[in-house]
Amino acid sequence: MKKTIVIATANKNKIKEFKQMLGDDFELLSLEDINFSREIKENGKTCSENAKIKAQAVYDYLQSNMLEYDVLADDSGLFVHALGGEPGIKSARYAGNHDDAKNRKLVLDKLGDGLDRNAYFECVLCYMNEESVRLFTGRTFGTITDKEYGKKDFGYDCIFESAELGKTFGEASDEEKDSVSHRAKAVEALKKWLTPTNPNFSRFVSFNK
Ligand code: ITT
Repeated sequence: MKKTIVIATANKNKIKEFKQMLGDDFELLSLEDINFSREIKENGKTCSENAKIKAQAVYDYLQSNMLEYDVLADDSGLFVHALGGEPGIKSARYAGNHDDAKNRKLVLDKLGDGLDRNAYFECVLCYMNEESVRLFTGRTFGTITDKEYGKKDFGYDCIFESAELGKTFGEASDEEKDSVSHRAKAVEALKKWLTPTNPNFSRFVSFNK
């Protein structure tokens, strides 16, 4: 039987990517599936702090409803060197609350025709169950383009040119993005930790009966 994990995110694009990366090996539940509709206050100073805040809020909710699922939360963002690391942990709300078009425009406007266009995406995953709380981090490097290229459906994808792919995440296929992305790298580390060859496996991971 597959292990069940609640994906603690309200972001549909993150859910889609987690399904692509974890869907074959695990039973994934969304916040909708567990009727969790509260807004979580993300008042941490880092992606790690915010990932833990999200995981804890959902874990506490599960506990109070007598549900014994493991939880996976994601906090991520775009860090632009010439902007002192902005938008960073404010990525979802840089110019407008989850208004991706406005957020991208602000990054492009602030950078102008600046020469230093280096940036990276960071993803911190927090995996929480009754025995453990673990963080897994992934980063992917690239540059900010002069304008939008490709699909505009997820955050900053169409203004981030991946150094590894030589094109923006907006122009890349799902498979291409998943082969190099910050989220995929963090998921890879999580998957390694979840494998039965990990000496801590039986201590930390409890399978559903
Ligand atoms: P949850 O808190 O419910 O998970 P959120 O979208 O608010 O959803 P974050 O606080 O982690 O999540 O904000 C991350 C933002 O960073 C996200 O809204 C995008 O704007 C951007 N981002 C993160 N990963 C991205 C990716 O793979 N491609 C494009 N943009 C991304």
